[in-house]
Amino acid sequence: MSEKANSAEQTIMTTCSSHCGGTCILKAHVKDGKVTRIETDDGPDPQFRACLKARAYRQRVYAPDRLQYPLKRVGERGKGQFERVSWDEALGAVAEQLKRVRATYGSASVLFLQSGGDVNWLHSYKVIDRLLCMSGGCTRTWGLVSYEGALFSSIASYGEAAACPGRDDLLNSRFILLWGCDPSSSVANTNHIWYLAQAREKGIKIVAVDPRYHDSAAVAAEQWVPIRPGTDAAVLLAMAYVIISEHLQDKRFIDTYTVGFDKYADHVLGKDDGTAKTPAWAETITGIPAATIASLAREFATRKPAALISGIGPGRTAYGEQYHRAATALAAITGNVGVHGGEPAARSWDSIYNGYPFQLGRGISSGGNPVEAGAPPRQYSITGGGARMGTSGARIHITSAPDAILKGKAGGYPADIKLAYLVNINYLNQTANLNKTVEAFKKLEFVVVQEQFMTATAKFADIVLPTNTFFERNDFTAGGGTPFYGAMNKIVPSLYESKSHLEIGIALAAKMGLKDFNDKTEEEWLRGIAKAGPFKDYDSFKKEGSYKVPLAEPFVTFKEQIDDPKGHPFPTPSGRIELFCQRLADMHHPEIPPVPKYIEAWEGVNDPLARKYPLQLITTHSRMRAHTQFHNIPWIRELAPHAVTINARDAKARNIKDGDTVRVFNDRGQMALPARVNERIMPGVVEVPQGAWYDPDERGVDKGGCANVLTSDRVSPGGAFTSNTALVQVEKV
Ligand SMILES: Nc1nc2c(c(=O)[nH]1)N[C@H]1C(S)=C(S)[C@@H](COP(=O)(O)OP(=O)(O)OC[C@H]3O[C@@H](n4cnc5c(=O)[nH]c(N)nc54)[C@H](O)[C@@H]3O)O[C@H]1N2
Ligand SMILES: Nc1nc2c(c(=O)[nH]1)N[C@H]1C(S)=C(S)[C@@H](COP(=O)(O)OP(=O)(O)OC[C@H]3O[C@@H](n4cnc5c(=O)[nH]c(N)nc54)[C@H](O)[C@@H]3O)O[C@H]1N2
Ligand SMILES: [Mo]
Repeated sequence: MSEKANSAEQTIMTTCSSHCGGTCILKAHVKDGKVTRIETDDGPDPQFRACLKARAYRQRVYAPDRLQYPLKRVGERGKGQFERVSWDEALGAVAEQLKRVRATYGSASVLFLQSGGDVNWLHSYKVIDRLLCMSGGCTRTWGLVSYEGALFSSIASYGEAAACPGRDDLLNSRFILLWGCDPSSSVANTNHIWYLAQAREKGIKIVAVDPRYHDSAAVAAEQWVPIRPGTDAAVLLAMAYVIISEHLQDKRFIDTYTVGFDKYADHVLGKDDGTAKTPAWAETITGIPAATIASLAREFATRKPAALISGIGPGRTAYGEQYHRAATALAAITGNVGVHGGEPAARSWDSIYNGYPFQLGRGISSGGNPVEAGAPPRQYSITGGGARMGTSGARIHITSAPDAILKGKAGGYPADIKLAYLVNINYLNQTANLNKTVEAFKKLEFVVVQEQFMTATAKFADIVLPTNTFFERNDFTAGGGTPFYGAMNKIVPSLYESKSHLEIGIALAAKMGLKDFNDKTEEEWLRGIAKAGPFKDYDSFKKEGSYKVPLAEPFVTFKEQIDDPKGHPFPTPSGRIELFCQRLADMHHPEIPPVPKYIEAWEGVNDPLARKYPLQLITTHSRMRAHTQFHNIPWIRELAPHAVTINARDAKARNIKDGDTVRVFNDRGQMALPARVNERIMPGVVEVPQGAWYDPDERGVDKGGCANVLTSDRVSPGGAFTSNTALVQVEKV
């Protein structure tokens, strides 16, 4: 490059694919090979405008604490003492340990832990998944921490895991229930909050049902209905009680598209168990006045079409599956599935492209895991369209991995784990019952972590492999509240000695002598993935950086099934929406009932433990972070301190004032952090947003405020992660 060209500022388009799932358009200004400024979409509506995190991405790329070189542990595991080594030495050690552990204990003793990192196609965990599968196999996990309860329920009800409609369709609703969902903070679908704000302007009534009066409610809702965490199924059943007893259900819809209404109604009316699920019954459980429940039910059933947006936060509770099943049943009996302005109420998050008729190339695949080959299916598993996590009995639930490491086969787990390979995951920080995870990781013989930063998890590694950021590689992403494809263009060369996930996979495969691991360049992979995409051609897509799919009308999930039930049955065994699910009945598990039921959670208000720990903890997703990512970015940290939110009444009883440092604790752990005292959370509930970085002092008090020092690793029967089910106490320090 000439000197002149060198100093000229260039702009390069890319798409943020951060782990919020947002996918927003970025315009990076580059000068002398460095990012100088980041702007966002200023094109036609719908704009995919970036949030504070993506706009601060420059500070993430150039963060002083970015990992620069491969590292090898020198001190005790977990103490965070490392020395710089070459890539050759680091990969040599990984190859050697994989070989040794497999030869000594078998391939099942290799545990692979992965998560999102970025929501993209190529530079993901799949590279190492393939490598481990091709070189003998590994033990993988099941259980999506995000929404396993919703997956389970959606497959039972609809036979399909992905059921989220386009968010522009909310403008066709007449009534919107924003249930445990705060898209102004937890993004998932860009523009979700924008469409809600427009709906409000249009006069569509929006009601938020949530323990918190969150920002989305403040912006868009007419009414806030506070609810005790973990009790949602009760109020949804009570709404069904009002609807059925007042004959407000959609009989034609029920007769044409559903099975099992009678058994469901028998439970709702109490004919099967002697307890009518009346609003008065639900009031004592949920804390919502019976009259409010009754009027919500009437409005929902009569102001059609109505959208019940079922957030996945209430599903991350004990028996979260029942909440999701109860929500889908309510949508179905009111005829709000598969119609404009309705909502299947299966879950608030999945990317619309899942339901879109473009079959994109899948990118790198494992080719099959020898450790899972021939293993019987997992007990209580249910399969169906788009279910992404395997149902092999050789897998371990993601929350149970520490217990499995500690107890092994003797404890009933499928393997004795000796080595863990972690990619795109901050497992220690992000999985329940952190202190137990710490004990488990100390027991492992070898730990490999691919990371950008020295996270709580990386501190427990024997070898750390530095990965680059999406500003330093090319990729492909999709998502949004309306269909959208994003080209992720490389903005700057890889910093320091960091490598992309594909480069690491290729180098490690060579070290291990693995043939046929990969035969494509980054560009060949991406062209293959994008081939079936709707854009004119790959090169112009790359140049423009994104493609917003033009829509004749908003995308409605299950429209085909409703418009043409004979030609397009639901992909369930009955071909209909299953209010009563025979597959669940066949499991013969009292806590996996065939019709949705309210099952009282452990660590709820009636648990004897509540005498010692009287407050229910919820651990939300913060707009300041994508999980743990961006917590170390100064521009973002300046905005507001990480804090525990507590109701003014609970604070007063404890002599706590806004800003005071408090201790939040239970038998699993403790943290010290500032209190935020207000009326925006209901009494009896406290909120610690998840994702803050674990930082224990010498007494084990977490000064970082990582929610998972308090959460429980008990898994819900259908697999739901239970991070919103935990009792705690709060006291002034
Ligand atoms: N900015 C940002 N956005 C994100 C993420 C992020 O880390 N940061 N993470 C992304 C990911 S991976 C996911 S899975 C999604 C998560 O998305 P969500 O699960 O929707 O997000 P949460 O904030 O955990 O929970 C949503 C709401 O549920 C409420 N809630 C909690 N427990 C209950 C309950 O028992 N009943 C009821 N009715 N409400 C309850 C909370 O108060 C909160 O307002 O967000 C995605 N988007
Ligand atoms: N208490 C509680 N715990 C929760 C939740 C909750 O609601 N409450 N939510 C759960 C949910 S829904 C989820 S999805 C999980 C998320 O849990 P994680 O996926 O573990 O959280 P992240 O912070 O996204 O961690 C990804 C890590 O990958 C690293 N990384 C390595 N390579 C790359 C790369 O190439 N790109 C990027 N971007 N990162 C890379 C990042 O630096 C980061 O440390 O947390 C779960 N934990
Ligand atoms: Mo998630």
